[in-house]
Amino acid sequence: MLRKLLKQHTGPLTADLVLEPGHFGLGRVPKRLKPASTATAICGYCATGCQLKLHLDDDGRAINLSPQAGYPVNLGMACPKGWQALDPLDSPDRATTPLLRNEHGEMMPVGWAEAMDAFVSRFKNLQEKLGRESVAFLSTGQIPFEEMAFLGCLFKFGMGFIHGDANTRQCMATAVTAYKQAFGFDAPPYTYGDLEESDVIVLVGSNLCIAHPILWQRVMRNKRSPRIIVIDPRATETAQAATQHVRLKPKGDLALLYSLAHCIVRDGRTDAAWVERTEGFDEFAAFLHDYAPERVAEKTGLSVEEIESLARTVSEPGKRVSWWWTMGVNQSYEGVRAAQAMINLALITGNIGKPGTGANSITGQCNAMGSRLFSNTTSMVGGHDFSDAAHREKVAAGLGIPVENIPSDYSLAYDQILAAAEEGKIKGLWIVATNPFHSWIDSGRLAELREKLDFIVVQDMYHTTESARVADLVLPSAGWGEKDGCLINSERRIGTVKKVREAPGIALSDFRIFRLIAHAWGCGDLFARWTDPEAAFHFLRDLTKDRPCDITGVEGYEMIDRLGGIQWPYPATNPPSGNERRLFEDGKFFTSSGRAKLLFSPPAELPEAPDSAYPFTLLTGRGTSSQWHTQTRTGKSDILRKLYPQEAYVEIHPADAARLGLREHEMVTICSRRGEMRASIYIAPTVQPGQLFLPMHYPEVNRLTHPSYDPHSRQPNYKACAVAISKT
Ligand SMILES: Nc1nc2c(c(=O)[nH]1)N[C@H]1C(S)=C(S)[C@@H](COP(=O)(O)OP(=O)(O)OC[C@H]3O[C@@H](n4cnc5c(=O)[nH]c(N)nc54)[C@H](O)[C@@H]3O)O[C@H]1N2
Ligand SMILES: Nc1nc2c(c(=O)[nH]1)N[C@H]1C(S)=C(S)[C@@H](COP(=O)(O)OP(=O)(O)OC[C@H]3O[C@@H](n4cnc5c(=O)[nH]c(N)nc54)[C@H](O)[C@@H]3O)O[C@H]1N2
Ligand code: SF4
Ligand SMILES: [Mo]
Repeated sequence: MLRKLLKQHTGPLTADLVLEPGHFGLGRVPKRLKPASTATAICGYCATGCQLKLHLDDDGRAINLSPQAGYPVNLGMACPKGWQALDPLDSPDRATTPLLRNEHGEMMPVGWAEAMDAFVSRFKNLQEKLGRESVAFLSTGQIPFEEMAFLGCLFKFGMGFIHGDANTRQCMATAVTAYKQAFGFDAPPYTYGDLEESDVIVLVGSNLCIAHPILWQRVMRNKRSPRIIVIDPRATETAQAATQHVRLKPKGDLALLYSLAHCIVRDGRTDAAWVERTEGFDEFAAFLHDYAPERVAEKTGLSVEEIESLARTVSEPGKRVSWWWTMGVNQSYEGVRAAQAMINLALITGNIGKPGTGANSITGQCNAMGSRLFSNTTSMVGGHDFSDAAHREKVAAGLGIPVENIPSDYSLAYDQILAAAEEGKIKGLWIVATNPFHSWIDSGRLAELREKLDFIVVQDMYHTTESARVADLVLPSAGWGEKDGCLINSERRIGTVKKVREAPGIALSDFRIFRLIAHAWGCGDLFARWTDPEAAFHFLRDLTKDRPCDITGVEGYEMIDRLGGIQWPYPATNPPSGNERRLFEDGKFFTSSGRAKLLFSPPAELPEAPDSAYPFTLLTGRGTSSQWHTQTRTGKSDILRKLYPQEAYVEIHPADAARLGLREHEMVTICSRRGEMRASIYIAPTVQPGQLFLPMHYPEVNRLTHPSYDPHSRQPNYKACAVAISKT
């Protein structure tokens, strides 16, 4: 049935494309343009961190690219986005000059001097009137970490504001919090080689084939005939390619994971040596008492036998089991505990610190991991804590900044910044390399909030994004390929990006924009050492000394390229050998006791369960491997545009479609308590009855989503809200 349906409709569910050199001739260098030389850069889309080889003309300008053959991450492969990475740079809607809104409400091109005057006078005015909490920044996981660090340090230590958060809150906050609480540091333990070394690979809420296609290729290289288990309410491309699909109810994860632990503890299948390396095992075992499979069958939608058998598979003695999760877990009102439930399972079965094991969060954006260490948002730059006086002293000394400039207060989280704006406490917003008017949960609320803000600055490559269109000032930035710096991928590997194109018009790299602002604000002296990205790399590197992310042994960009990227830690004393490393091989964690913490709490109800008025649960996520988030970049490539549906579509189960009399491709309206949108019908048993799926790439989708958050991480619950569907 499924196959038949898939055959009829090859639109959204086309098998994922992974292109190797020569494939389809895409990206081949035409003979007459034989390039003079090459450069390398890590791809600027997803956190897999593939290395691309850029083919340059005599002027050093990239004219084409191909995936880098010897790089330890992608081994000569790239997905369509990587192959077409140069396309978005040539788009006619690039922001080429600053744009300032005039008194008639029109955006007018201005020079940098006028733009800086407006920026400084408007934000200083707010600071004088309303204090250091009156302006906030919202930034990104998609620019080099030297730039992220510059923004975070400039805004907090130079300009004197407190609140700034990154779009990684939408994405990684859950994993960050789960690791910090359990391991004592935000430390994903794995290396990609573990995908090839596992006997049992459990993917929880992770659609690898679409979202991390090259990691799926790494899974396919595993020679141990692994069992691949996908835990996801949807029959995704990955679930269909796996050995087993565990089709649980949305947000049934926590109950299921506790039930697995229940069976494992009940049957004595724990690893005593690793249990010794944890704290809280007795309390955990007592807590698990209530999670017998028959007690969670209803919540998970799974049978007792399915749960029992899964528990045996993930605790098989002598087998290497690895747990991998992405947004199906992170984007939940109880994501932190669900992530920790996997960490607990890995710990008590001894599946950590060894090849082919781990409780492994796969990150999203190319530099989500750089943001986690250097953006100065939830952690202080270099893997430090704002609340720790010794850390403040160390960072101040390392940056040559008075320690009084460093706040001990933490920033408000993203949703709290927006709430403060609604209350009129925050009046200015500076949005850098993110597009929240499309991507933030319940985005209609932002449109209302726009009226309450005095001044919005958007710093972006394009002047046409949903966020740039409502800005008062647009600062035109260079994009990937037009600047230097470092990205850190999911397995903690640092790699470099290079300038191989000139930014259009008078657009500048984000780094240079921050330099201009430092100067215009009057704190240029404090940032005199931030001359260029590599200079910043050197002192940021030195700040990591003695932290778990110590990279003091990394000489500079040339060494990173020479070694095929470098995973942290890489300390100056006893730098590790080899270029594939995992953490916790010695069984020691970063907590004060050196033991990992087992953390748990009972599952909660869905914040917005379906009811008679809104009878469907809406799932959202990635649509195809050729679409990236809000489509500001992938939407500009002629080739990528041919690889995905142009119109929004909604997946519905055949039984629901028949019951409602809905036909394939018919236009429908989907509405929630917050807003509505139109989409065309796509009938497939990929979703279960009572569920709908919408790809996040269409701007209206977040008009529907429900603003609920994980209490520990404040990550939005993007993947479950109640909606209704009707013919348009
Ligand atoms: N092509 C492409 N690749 C990308 C991106 C992109 O935009 N396009 N974005 C990048 C980024 S930033 C990120 S964060 C990653 C995201 O990568 P993924 O997290 O793999 O992608 P999503 O489709 O958002 O969500 C994964 C799955 O979660 C499932 N899910 C929903 N609710 C639940 C639940 O309650 N439990 C479980 N177990 N699963 C659930 C959904 O059905 C979906 O299949 O992708 C990265 N890669
Ligand atoms: N419903 C729903 N919503 C979601 C999700 C979901 O699964 N469901 N997923 C969430 C997740 S995981 C994520 S990560 C977010 C992504 O949400 P966003 O970060 O808002 O999405 P992007 O489209 O990647 O936006 C990046 C912006 O930066 C600009 N840009 C690119 N490079 C540069 C640069 O070098 N400098 C500057 N200044 N600008 C640049 C781009 O043009 C673009 O406007 O969406 C979230 N929203
Ligand atoms: S898998 Fe990710 S890093 Fe690799 S080419 Fe595709 S988008 Fe780029
Ligand atoms: Mo993300």
